[in-house]
Amino acid sequence: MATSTKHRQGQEAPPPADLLDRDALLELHAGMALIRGFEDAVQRLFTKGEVHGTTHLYSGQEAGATAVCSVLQDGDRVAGTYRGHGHALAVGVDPGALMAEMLGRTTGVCGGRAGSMNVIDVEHGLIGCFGIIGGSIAAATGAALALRRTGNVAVAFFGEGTSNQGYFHESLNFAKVLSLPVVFVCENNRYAEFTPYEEAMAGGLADRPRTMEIPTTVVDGMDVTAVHAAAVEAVGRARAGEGPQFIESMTYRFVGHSRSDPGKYRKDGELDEFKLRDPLLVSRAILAERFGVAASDVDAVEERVAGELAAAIETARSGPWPEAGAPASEFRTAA
Ligand SMILES: Cc1ncc(C[n+]2csc(CCOP(=O)(O)OP(=O)(O)O)c2C)c(N)n1
Repeated sequence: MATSTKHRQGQEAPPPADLLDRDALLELHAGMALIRGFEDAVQRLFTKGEVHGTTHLYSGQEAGATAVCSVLQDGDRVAGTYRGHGHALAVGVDPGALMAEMLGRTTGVCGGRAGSMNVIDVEHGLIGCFGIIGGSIAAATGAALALRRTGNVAVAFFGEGTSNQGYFHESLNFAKVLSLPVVFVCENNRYAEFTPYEEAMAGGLADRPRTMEIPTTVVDGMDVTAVHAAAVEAVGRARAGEGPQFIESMTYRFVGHSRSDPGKYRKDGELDEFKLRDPLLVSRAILAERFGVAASDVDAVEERVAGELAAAIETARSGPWPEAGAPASEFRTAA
């Protein structure tokens, strides 16, 4: 893998294999397949003019949200980003309601008013997906303030470019000083829009939380088992009252920053090399090597997920449009 020195230095040892059994890993694989299928469908429908505004897809980064959210419990809170379809699906937002949201229908999870970037579903612990970078960090830190001594945790997802933003430094400091139960998950996909992060960042990213004495793990974000192991540790410590935790998940987005970005800033061959480490291929390989799962069994899981998603999308496409001027009374923002 032709990664930069800075990126390579981030990788740490693979996790112990025994944290996940065969069925649990198949479940994570299904979760990632759902996100990939959803993002492919959003791309297709955007091209056909059915999804309005813009979209920021999560393809390539599926292991992050899937693994982290798999260790969460009822009452935990999650804040995602404008690249948030994966965060939403991973906390359990209904795929049909999420797609209806993309399509602006009243059956959408926010009544068709939030669109791609700003989904909220408090029922599933999703306190927001934020278009303002760093918004997720501040929101999760605030949620963690309310969750002190409850045994629940808040999780913030954000990109590496966001660690240059004021919210990042202020919120991490605040969370550490008050020992808040929050897990900061930085999804380092190497680019902040079109800028390689090494060119815009002073020092190492993981050094920033470490300087504040926040326990920090750097993990291979293309390997769902590695992210899962890191999440078990970090969420467990935050839940046990040990204060904020930080995970830097080294990942890669397979698509442009948003719909209008052809990704010309990538080095020749870089995308193809990362696609060899597609999280779905990595988990397939682990399923075969560790648990002897036949490729046909993994195919069957992917086909089941694709079939359920296709049905959900067709239902979403036939949902009603909001009436002009109607109040947004269907928003699920109540706690
Ligand atoms: C406060 C603020 N400043 C600038 C922007 C414009 N903006 C949108 S995405 C982005 C880059 C974020 O990169 P990163 O945090 O690495 O996340 P990624 O998009 O790679 O997931 C910027 C600067 C914004 N949305 N909010």
